[in-house]
Amino acid sequence: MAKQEYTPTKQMKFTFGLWTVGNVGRDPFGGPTREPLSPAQIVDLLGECEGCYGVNFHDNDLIPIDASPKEADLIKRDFRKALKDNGLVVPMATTNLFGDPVFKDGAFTSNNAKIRAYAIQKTMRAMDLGAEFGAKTYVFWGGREGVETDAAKNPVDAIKRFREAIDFLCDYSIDQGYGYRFAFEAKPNEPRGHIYFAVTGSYLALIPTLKHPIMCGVNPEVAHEHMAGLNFVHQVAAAIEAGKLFHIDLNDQEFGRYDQDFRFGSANLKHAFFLVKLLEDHKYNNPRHFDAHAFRQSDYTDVKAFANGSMRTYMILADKAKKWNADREIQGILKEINVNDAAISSLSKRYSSAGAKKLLAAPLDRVKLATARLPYEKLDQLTMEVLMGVR
Ligand code: GLT
Ligand code: MN
Ligand code: MN
Repeated sequence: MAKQEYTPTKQMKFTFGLWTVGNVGRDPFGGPTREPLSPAQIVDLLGECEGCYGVNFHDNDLIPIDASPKEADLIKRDFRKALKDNGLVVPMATTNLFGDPVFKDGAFTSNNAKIRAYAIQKTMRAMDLGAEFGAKTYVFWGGREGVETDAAKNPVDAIKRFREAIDFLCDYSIDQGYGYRFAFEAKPNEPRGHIYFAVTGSYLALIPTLKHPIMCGVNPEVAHEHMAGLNFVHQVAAAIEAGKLFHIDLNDQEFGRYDQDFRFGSANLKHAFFLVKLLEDHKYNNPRHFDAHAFRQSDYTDVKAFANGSMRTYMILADKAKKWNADREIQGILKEINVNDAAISSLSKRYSSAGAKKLLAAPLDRVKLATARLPYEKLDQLTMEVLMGVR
């Protein structure tokens, strides 16, 4: 593939959050290292990154929580103009239900009915704002929906409260004709507290119990599952298989650390490769959102390198996935290890009493079956060689 073919295209639906490229380099031990940019300036920055498709926001990334209606109008006007000038769209919006002290003990799961109501009210307003800019995906990341001590809340009630809020907000979206699809984003802890919906699978289990399961799906994030020590690719596969992968947050994270939000592919390249291969093989067509931020040392020129690098890494890995799929030796091994037998499969595919009887009597020789070759060292090395660029 020629170098320029790694150039991202709009069809890839690569997006960034205002809070990602607009991140000012703060961490728990040190203040900002970059001057804040206005939402319109962030859009201009993304506009300079070829192939970028859109920008997402939390209500308060765009409009500060204490802005007057007049200030809000001005910000929106500038933001809308910047979107138009740069040809960017807003595919996703979300609510900040974590930053303000009112949410220190939870939002939808707070013990205080008034705070729960405020969280729903704030979300309705944020949904209005997202809809104003055309967002169709609405993300729920329950940053404070957990506890630092289990003495504080009843975890069963917390699930019920969360469901109640989501059912309400689904009806609100339907009532307003917004056409939102809700995407739930799991995370195991934030920052010290345990979050109730810890992994993507937690939400996949919740969704069928909701009032409007069809409009609800997930927004898995690489870093969040890696924080839990899990294989992200398997979580995403579960979401794809359930038809629930509405959105995805791409970034990177070392295992055993927390909240690094590194540039996609920069920490665990092999996992990133299998993730891209999974998404591309399954023709994933929803936004590919980079929920990461640049190093503390970066200036805004380097932030642009960060944004371009995120998209470029994805494009390169998509090319590697194509190479992997087209590699004759790799395909030969896949053929060898996938043993098909139509006759025996017809017995085990679907239950019938007669089929079960036949299967019980079938001559399946375990000692012989165990001798089949599984050359996975070879297969894995070939995979690594595709990745390392020598095949
Ligand atoms: C925050 C979090 C992210 C979520 C964002 C959406 S905010 O940065 O760590 O993973 O996607 O609320
Ligand atoms: Mn995150
Ligand atoms: Mn995220």
